[in-house]
Amino acid sequence: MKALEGIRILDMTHVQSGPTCTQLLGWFGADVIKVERPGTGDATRGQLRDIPDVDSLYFTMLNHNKRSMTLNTKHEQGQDIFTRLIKTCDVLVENFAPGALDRMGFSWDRIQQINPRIIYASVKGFGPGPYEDCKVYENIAQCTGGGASTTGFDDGPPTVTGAQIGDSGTGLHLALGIVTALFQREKTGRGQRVECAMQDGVLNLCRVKLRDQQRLVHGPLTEYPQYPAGIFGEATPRSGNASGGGQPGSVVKCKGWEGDPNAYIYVIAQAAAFNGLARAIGREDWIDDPGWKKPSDRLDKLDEMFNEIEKWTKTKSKFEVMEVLNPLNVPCGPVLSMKELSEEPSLRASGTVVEVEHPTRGSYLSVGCPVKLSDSPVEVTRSPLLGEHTEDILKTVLCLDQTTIESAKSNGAL
Ligand code: CAO
Repeated sequence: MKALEGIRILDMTHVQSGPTCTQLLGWFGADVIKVERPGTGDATRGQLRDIPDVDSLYFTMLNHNKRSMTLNTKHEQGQDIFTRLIKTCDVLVENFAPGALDRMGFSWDRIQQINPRIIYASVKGFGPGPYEDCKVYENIAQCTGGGASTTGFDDGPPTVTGAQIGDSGTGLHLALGIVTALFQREKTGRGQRVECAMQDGVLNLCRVKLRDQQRLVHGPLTEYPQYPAGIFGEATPRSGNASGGGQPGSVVKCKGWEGDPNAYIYVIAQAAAFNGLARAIGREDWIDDPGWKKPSDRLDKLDEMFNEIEKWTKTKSKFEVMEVLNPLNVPCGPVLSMKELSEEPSLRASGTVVEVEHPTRGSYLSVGCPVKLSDSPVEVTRSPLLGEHTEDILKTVLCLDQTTIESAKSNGAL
């Protein structure tokens, strides 16, 4: 049995934020019915294509474990079918532009009337406020949620990250909201509205930067690279690769860095492991030196400290550095490229990186479920072709007869 077996999701999501959420629910065992616009479907099917006329990796990697049906929800007969789907589903998830579902004629009030037990979950760019009507994509959310202003280097522009904290991050938040609402429904019998704004999701993930904003009022941020010179403005600055926690850390070069952009390792000079680190890099003299002994003694010398560490790491590959520092309990991690991650045997073995067969693209790599449940194993299945399950869903879920299905097809509702 899967954790969410018996839960049916009416998946009106597209692009990345919503599909991430419903894919997770599918991995946990929910029956996810992806409703797509006839003809084109989710726009990502055709975006960033690597093979002509084949669903893109953008789509296939975000829509595992779902069924697809086409439905024109603006068409009269399409609306009738949509109403029946609302009646039979436990959760409706959407991430259309603000107001799109209302414009189709399905407000929260109407949805509740149709099915009071349904959970109606949405992603929007912003919550209520001056920007609530705006359309938003990933990098906009990274900018408006505090990610960009705090990422990058002090002398460079605000920078967005490769991690899709706006889209996939908000999808994760939404999935938690949905299962929480399902849990509450067990007791109350009522559905509810679940809303996640991408700005809020990003800000939640930037929590420590709002922490630093408040610390700034009481003095300089001593772990930031700006500290020794003491130049801070009014807002949390960009801290480059400095550690966000209470322990100093930095990215340092390893052997081969001249030719390999990822020959780097992140090293944290944690207080508890400092003596071992000092010995490993040949700077035993730091251990008893009053200028280096205590963490507070080192705060104005972090640049010098990481330069010394780097002199040593440059003589070793990032994996050799791991081999020496890990037994010493020095927290460290190699900068891994996407190529290295895709080839890493332990990630294949754990199901975090999976190879999936697809009827038109052949086999491709995907990221499997990153959350492992001991009693609800995940089998990653391929994304559906556009409308692959339309008839099947209409017959088995809505019990429509063939004549009705044919008429819906011929008049453009499907
Ligand atoms: N049948 C009929 N019409 C459909 C349909 C269907 N099955 N599915 C979608 N449509 C219609 C919508 O109703 C909408 O019509 P109206 O403009 O008349 O209301 C239209 O298709 C376009 O939908 P959209 O405005 O959501 O799509 P877009 O490409 O213009 O905008 C996006 C995309 C992502 C910017 C916008 O949906 C958005 O801001 N979503 C919320 C935030 C979000 O999730 N962003 C993350 C995206 S991933 O980076």
